[in-house]
Amino acid sequence: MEEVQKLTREDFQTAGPVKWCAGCGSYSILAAVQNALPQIGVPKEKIVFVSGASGLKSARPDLNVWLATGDGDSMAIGGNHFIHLIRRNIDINVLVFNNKIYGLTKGQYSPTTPYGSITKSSPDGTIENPFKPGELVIGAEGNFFARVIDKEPRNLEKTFIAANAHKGASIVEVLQNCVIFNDKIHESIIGKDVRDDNVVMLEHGKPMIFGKERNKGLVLDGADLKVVTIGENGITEKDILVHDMTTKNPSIHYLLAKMTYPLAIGVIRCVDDATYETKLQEQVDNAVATTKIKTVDQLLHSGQIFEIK
Ligand SMILES: Cc1ncc(C[n+]2csc(CCOP(=O)(O)OP(=O)(O)O)c2C)c(N)n1
Ligand SMILES: [Mg+2]
Repeated sequence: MEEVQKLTREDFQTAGPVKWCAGCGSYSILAAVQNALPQIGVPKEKIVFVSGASGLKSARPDLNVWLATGDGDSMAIGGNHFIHLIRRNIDINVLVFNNKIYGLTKGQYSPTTPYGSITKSSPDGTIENPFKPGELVIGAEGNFFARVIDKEPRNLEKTFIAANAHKGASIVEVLQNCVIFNDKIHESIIGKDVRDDNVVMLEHGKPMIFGKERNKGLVLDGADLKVVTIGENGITEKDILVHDMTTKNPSIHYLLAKMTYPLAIGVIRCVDDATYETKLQEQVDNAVATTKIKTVDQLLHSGQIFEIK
């Protein structure tokens, strides 16, 4: 019998030093990944972190594939790859570190930078409407989308495990601070003093209630979401919309991904569907079973061939 390895976070730490700027949100994301991986029950040699992942997962569906990317990489530089990995529903876990800036290249605006921001490449302020990763994911027919905060390690860990458990493309947007080139970019929403009033923590099957006093909630108002106060105008907890991350219809998930007040944190959408690599494997198995060509030699001597003398 194969012995099951008991892994710990040390198994996922590298021997070399990890060098980011002091205070970078990446440290906490990395720690949450190192805590989450021993819990998913996958042997170490089957886990891969890679930047371009579709080919790897298609060729080796047995591997557990993770992709770490930035807002610039996923929404602009590699935007094409990002939307098609989602549309194809390849079983990969994608962590989008959204610091709303091109950090590595020192501070140019990215597709998620807020309108009007002054950056190295927009000295008079950006004149572009930013993308929200969640809108793009749902627009590309995505089946799993979650949003988390770099400073909330337990929630990061839990969400990484949920993303891994979902079969298909799982996209996790991590709101990440870039201490050097975009410091405190998320602070006005998720800063310690304002967070509870600005953030709704989504839980499947639970009413979407938020606020320091836990007296605010979301209701459907026509085709939009509206914030109401429990205890005012006859509103009770029973009137508050219950979060259903599994409903196939993406309308409410889209509204949640788009909403800025309150900002939705947690798993917004988690819907099962067939994955690309499963369908690909079925085609390959079927082709292998039905083809008359069994060897490379037979292939080379099949169809229209001619000999050069
Ligand atoms: C095709 C391509 N274009 C440009 C670059 C240069 N480049 C490297 S990192 C980077 C910015 C990436 O920003 P983001 O994905 O938001 O990551 P961050 O550095 O903010 O974590 C750019 C433009 C590149 N590596 N490849
Ligand atoms: Mg970035």
